[in-house]
Amino acid sequence: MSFEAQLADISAKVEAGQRLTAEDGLFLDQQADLLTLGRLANLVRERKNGNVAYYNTNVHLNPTNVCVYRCTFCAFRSDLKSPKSYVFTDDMVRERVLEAKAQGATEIHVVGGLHHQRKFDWYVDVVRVIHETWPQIHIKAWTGVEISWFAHLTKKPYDWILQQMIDAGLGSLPGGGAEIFDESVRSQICEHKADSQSWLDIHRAAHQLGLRSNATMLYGHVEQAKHRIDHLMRLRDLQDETGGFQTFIPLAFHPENTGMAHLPKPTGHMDLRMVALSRLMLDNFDHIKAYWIMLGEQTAQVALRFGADDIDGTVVHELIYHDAGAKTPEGLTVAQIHRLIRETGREPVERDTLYRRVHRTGAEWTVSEAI
Ligand code: V47
Ligand code: SF4
Repeated sequence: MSFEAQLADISAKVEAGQRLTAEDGLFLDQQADLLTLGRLANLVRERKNGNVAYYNTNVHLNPTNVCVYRCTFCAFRSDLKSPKSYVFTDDMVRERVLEAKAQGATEIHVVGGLHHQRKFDWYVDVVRVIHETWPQIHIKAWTGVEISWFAHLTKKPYDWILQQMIDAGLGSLPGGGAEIFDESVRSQICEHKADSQSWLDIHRAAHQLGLRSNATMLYGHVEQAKHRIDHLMRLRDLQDETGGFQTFIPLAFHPENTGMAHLPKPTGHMDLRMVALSRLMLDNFDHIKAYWIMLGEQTAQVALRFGADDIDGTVVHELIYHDAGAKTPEGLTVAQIHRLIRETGREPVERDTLYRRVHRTGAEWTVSEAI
C-alpha cells in the first residue's frame, strides 16, 4: 500500500471509531506527520471528553530518595551515604499533609526510592500517617516497582501487600515504573528492578481488588518506535481485561544529571507526537495526561489540542523532574492552570483522583458523580 493509501485507511478507521492495529501504530509513529496525528487524536479526545480539560489540586511527597536501584535515566535517587540522601520522619510527613490540607489539595502523590534499610512496615506507616493526619485526602501511592520491592521484602503475594496498604488508607496507584516494557530496552535502562510482567501483574492485582491505577511510558531515550508500540499494546491488552486504568501519561526523558546525560532531551515535536499516538492507540483509556511539570506549560497547553484531556495539577514539591533538569516552576496556582486551559478554548474542570467533579469553597471541597 502507498503511504497515502495507508494514511487514508487509518484515518477512515479512526473516523469510524475502529480499533487500530500494532502495524497502524508503527506506521503512525514512524511516518505520519504531526498535524495529521494531532487532528486524528483530537477527534478521539473530543469524542471521549468533549471540550473539558481536567486538572487537580495536589501535592507530591517523595518519602526518601535512597534507592537500591540505579536506573540509568534517574537523577533523583541517592546512595545512603551521599549528602543528598534524605528520609522523611513521621513529623515531616504530617507537616506535608497539613500543608496540603491548608491548600485544599484533594490528592497526595507519593513515590520514592527503595530504601534497603527500611522494612515494609515503614512504607505502610507513611500511608497510615497521611491517612490519620487528614482522612479526606486521596492517597495515590507507590508505583508497581515499589509494590514489587515490598513483595520481595515480605515474601508475600501482591494482593496481600496491596490489602495492607488499602487498610492503611491507600486510594490508588500512580503509573510510574512502567518505563518501556520491551525486555531488551529494560535491560539497558533499569536492569534490576521489577520486570514488565511483574509491573503488569501488580496492576492486574490492584484492579482485581477494586483499586484504580494509572500507566506511563518513558520515551525519548534508547527505545525505538517498535518498543513504544509494543508498550502501548501490552497496556491496551491489560485494560481490555480489567478496565482498571484511568489515565495514561507519556513521560518525556529528562537527561540532566542521569546516566544518559549525553542524550538530547526529546523535542516539543516528539512530545506532541507521543501524546497523539497514545490517544490513538489506547482507545480503551478514558484519559491522556499532558503532565505539565515534565512537558513544560507551553507544550502541555498545546497538547490539549493533540489528544490530551488532563494536565495534572498544582503539584507542590516536585523533585524527580527538577533533579533531572526540568525548568518548570515547582507548582502552579489554580488561576495559572485556568489561564493555560482557557487560552486553548477548553473548559477547565477540577477533578479528584477518581475523576469526580470537585465543588470547592476555598480550601473546603466535596465531590459529585464520576465524570
Ligand atoms: O517511573 C524518573 C520517571 C516515574 C526520569 O500516575 C523520569 O499520575 C523522565 O510515577 N526523565 C515516576 N522521567 C513518576 C510517576 C508519575 C509522574 C506523574 C504522574 C503520575 C501519575 C505518575 O518518573 C518513574 C520514571 O518513569 N522518571 N526519572 C527522568 N530523568
Ligand atoms: Fe530508584 Fe525509581 Fe530512580 Fe529507579 S527510577 S533508581 S527505582 S528511584
